[in-house]
Amino acid sequence: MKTNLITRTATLTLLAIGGSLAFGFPIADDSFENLPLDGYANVLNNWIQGTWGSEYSSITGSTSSVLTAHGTKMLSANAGTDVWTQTVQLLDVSALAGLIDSGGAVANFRALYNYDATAGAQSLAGLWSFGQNDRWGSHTNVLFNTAALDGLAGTWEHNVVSMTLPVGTRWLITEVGFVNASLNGQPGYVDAGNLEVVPEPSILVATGLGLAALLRRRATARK
Ligand SMILES: [Ca+2]
Ligand SMILES: [Ca+2]
Repeated sequence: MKTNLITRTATLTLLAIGGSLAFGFPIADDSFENLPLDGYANVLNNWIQGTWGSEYSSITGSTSSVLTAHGTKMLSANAGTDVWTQTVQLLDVSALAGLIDSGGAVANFRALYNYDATAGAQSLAGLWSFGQNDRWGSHTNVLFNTAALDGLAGTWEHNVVSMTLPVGTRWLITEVGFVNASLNGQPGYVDAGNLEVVPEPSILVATGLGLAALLRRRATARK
């Protein structure tokens, strides 16, 4: 009985810690409602915050078949002539330096994707990390995840990319897009992006085990 109570207390404490350390860090405009769209190269080369940098895309309202997932606007990504159609946002994450420099911070970036045609279009979610003085062309890490879409206009589908952030990370670029060839000339849609920076699960587990041991010691001492 006592063990169950200890375990339960430790679990609740762990959940509380997980909640307080879950640095939700929504991107400045996660839903394409407010920020302007500028050129991809301009945003990256001039390191501009507060603006979407886009190659072949526009911001649109609901279409006759695809309704926005969140708010009244979404990204409509058109197929370009190269490999990807990419839209990026630059984010200053220096406020999370303490967590990041502990070596146990994970960034999770996710967005919703849709495509109103045949199944098989490939969505893209990307994350780039940079140190304080790094700029475009000198990233410290980059990861992409692609996911095949169902071709049904009525369903929005997740794509998520997760990265353990290198110590010293101060900037992140989040990226959404599609594989151009997979769009067959039709637009792909993106909405409701979200970035969070959280402690690595293994660190939370270790913290929880430590708490459980501490509570057990206290319970034993009280006997
Ligand atoms: Ca929206
Ligand atoms: Ca769909």
